[in-house]
Amino acid sequence: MNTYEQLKSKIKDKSAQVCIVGLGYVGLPLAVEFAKKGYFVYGYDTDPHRIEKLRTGEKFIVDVDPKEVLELMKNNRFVPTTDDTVIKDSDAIIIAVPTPLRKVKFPDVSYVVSASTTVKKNMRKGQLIILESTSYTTTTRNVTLPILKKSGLKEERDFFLCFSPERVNPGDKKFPVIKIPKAVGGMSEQSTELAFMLYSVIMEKVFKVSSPEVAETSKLLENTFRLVNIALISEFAILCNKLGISIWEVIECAKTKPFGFMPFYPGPGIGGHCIPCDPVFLSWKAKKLGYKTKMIDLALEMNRYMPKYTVERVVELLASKKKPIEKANILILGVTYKKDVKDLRESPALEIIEHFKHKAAKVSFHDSMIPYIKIDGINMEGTAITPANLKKFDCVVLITDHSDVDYSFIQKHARLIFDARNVYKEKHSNVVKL
Ligand code: SAJ
Repeated sequence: MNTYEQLKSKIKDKSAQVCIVGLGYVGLPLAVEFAKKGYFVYGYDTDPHRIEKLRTGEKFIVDVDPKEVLELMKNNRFVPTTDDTVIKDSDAIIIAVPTPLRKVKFPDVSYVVSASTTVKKNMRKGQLIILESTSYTTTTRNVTLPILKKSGLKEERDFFLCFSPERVNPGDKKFPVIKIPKAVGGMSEQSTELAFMLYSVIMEKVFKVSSPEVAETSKLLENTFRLVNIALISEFAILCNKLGISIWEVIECAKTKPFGFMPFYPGPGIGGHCIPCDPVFLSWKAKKLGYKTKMIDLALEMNRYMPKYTVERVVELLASKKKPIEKANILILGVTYKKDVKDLRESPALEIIEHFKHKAAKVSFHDSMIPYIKIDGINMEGTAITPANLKKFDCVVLITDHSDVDYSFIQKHARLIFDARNVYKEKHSNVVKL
């Protein structure tokens, strides 16, 4: 039996040992799902603290129950480790490491390079290697493959290489990872088939595509689609404000169209490590190919303008109440990048606070998920929401609409509210909306 047939049979009879490289919000749920299905799973991570947290049952990934992890470890189905030699014992290796965007707005694939190098160091004949990290098109073929080939092993004969985009939506109970269709694109039909068989054990639906590039680009399309539509509705919000009509009512009306329309909502800017970043991978790659993208760049510019626009609206609102911004006391309500998600990455709230501070306003914040934030290198403690405290603020700026806030209490005690998230559906004399 050749390596392909051997791997197929090991995946089929579950004797294949799986190794997840990178135990974050993408890798750890995969490790748990494969182990629950009866595979032996190694979880390799370079961070000993992360391994320690798994061993002591400390929760650090929103969708993973530490008790379940401990159970799998007790039954010797899952072994988290910092020892990269476990890769040698593994038949299927899934790389799920971060691909941050450098401040100079180009993709940092250093984690992919180091993970691929670690795999190369430990790999042997007969392995399926899958890259899940979101990156620019051709990363699998032009970054990971050349590194793996340095092992002296031949791709699509000695080892099989595939790309499969991660689609995890942290905290989403409606779409847990196994319910989200999985795309797989291999260097050959054989690697695609092997990845298809492996993921089909845990995923409800697996979809084959003809190459890693198609799989890589489909992920970038998904998130660019959101970036462009959020930018579009943000421009509509600015237009509606100029027209003196409610963007929120306009959207509700457009939503009555039962086909050909998908609602997006304006906000104070976009955050997270997907939407503001993934499309930049594509525009960066396009430029390398001699094409300057237009829609992506414009959408990035539009979304990047929204924090400034939000501040401008509040400055105007306070000026209309004869309160110059430099004498204003502002409360930012909700600072994470998205409702009910404890994550500050790229959060527009942080930029908005900086803008207000640079205008000499006094700024405080409240977010039950975030006890303190660092702005311009200085720690800012959160402020409690009490009637006395609320009365102190010239304006409460609602940036992130967490579900755990009593908004009617805020509306009752706050002097003025700028609602950037359409929380207040009813009209109130002290509420102005984006
Ligand atoms: N946002 C708006 N208006 C909208 C939608 C989002 O202002 O109509 C803002 C959010 O407040 C946030 C940013 O955009 O600051 C990104 O929001 P998001 O809902 O796209 O959330 P993310 O970044 O968690 O995106 C993830 C992505 N999932 C993966 O990459 C696997 C994305 O593809 C999902 O569609 C999205 O979750 C989701 O639907 O929740």
